[in-house]
Amino acid sequence: TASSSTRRAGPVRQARTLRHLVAGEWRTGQGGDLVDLNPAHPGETVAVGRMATDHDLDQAVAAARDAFPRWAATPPPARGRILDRAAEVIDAHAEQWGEELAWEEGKTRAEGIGEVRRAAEIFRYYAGEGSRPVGEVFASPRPGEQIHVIHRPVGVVAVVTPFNFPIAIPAWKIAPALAHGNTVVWKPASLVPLLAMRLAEALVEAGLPDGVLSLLIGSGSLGGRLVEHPGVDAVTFTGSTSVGRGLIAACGRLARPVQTEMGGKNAAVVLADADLELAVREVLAGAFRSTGQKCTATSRLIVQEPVADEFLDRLTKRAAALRVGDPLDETTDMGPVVSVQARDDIQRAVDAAAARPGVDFLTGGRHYDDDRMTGAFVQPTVVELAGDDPLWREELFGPVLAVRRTPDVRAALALADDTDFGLSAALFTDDLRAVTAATDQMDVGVLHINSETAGADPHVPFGGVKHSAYGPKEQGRAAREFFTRTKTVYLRSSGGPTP
Ligand code: UN1
Repeated sequence: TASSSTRRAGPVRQARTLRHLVAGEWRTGQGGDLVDLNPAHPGETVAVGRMATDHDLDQAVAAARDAFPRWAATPPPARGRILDRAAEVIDAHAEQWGEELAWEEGKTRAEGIGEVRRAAEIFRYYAGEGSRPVGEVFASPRPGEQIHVIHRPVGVVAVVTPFNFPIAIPAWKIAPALAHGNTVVWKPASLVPLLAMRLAEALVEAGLPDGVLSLLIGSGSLGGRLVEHPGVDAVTFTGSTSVGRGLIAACGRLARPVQTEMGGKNAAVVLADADLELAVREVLAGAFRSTGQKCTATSRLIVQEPVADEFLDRLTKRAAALRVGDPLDETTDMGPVVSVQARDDIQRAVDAAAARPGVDFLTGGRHYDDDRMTGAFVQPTVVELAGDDPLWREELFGPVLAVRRTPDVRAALALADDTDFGLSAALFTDDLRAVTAATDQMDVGVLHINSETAGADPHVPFGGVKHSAYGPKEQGRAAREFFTRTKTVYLRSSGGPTP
């Protein structure tokens, strides 16, 4: 059975004080109280403060508007040097901030440190953007003319980010926004304000001019007001599909460019010829790392009939053996979900499923009855379904893997695509026909052959299709599409003699 406990690892920490960054000034909020709790020990406060007000929002947007012309005119390599310094500051704090991340969000210390290092890597990639090509030249049908397509910044970008990657997701929106010459007003999830402060601190320390980035900590309604603020030119969001669709509608009314990264119900497909050991390892990682709280997490598993019993037996044993406990304890494999409310939401869906026919829990699915019961812990859960079920359809955003069996490859791929979402998928096989069918047909933005559904490299396009995303893709060169506008310049000399 899942072992380990929530015994306190290390000294009890001092709660931090939350501050906003507006126009280059750190200020305490004047809005409602905000208490940031440790999900492993919800009696313990990680940080306290007050939310930002509409006045802070107006000032942040005004500062971003003021700062925009100078930042846009700053040569891209000079902008890149600031991003590079930010990467250094982030890297230098990887241990400390990674631990704070684990403390605040619930992923393990190792996952937290890994995420902070990843944020540094993202900043380093976009630092280099300053010395990459900035446009294209087309041939003209007319003599003596060139046609240049140049990329110009969009203006003030509203950045709204989720709790599950408190520093990496903000990094892969804020770094390209800044690299391409935009200014930013950022509203992170109110569940993870501490790591948001850390990222803003890194950018201030790196020498980012005042007003180029503002940080406002507050509730979802503040995020909504930011998105619709008249001084904002574009909106980038990662979070739930329901909130994302609301933002898309609001931006549509305003004719405002919007990019959203939303939910997933990502399938791993294990075919009969697969390397089962490899597939078990990757499916476990995809389903349970970061406690399943990734939009790219593996939440559905499709196993081809001949290997189903053996595969599920191995997978279930390994899932049940995961040590679930305090994320700051070095021996912990999986921490809590982000909050007691998130735990209750997941548990409610699991409990409701348990009452339905054709739902068979292979492991997990129960409430903890030991000292983990007061924390936001959810058991690593593998649940086999005889047919369709809400557990097959709805994103739970936790460590719950729904399983179905299929007879053949075609049925397996069809079942993987039978979802409203389309972020990522994984296929485990060495059969080239199956691989080709998947690359040609599967309706996803990211496809992994013989690796887990999660993961994203900073220089490679990332994003989904269907209800998983809207607008241009993120990361790498792809980010330029959203964070710049092209201007087509017809360039001809007046035709006089060469001086
Ligand atoms: C990853 O798979 O490592 O919210 C990154 C999310 C995604 C990022 C996934 N936007 O989980």
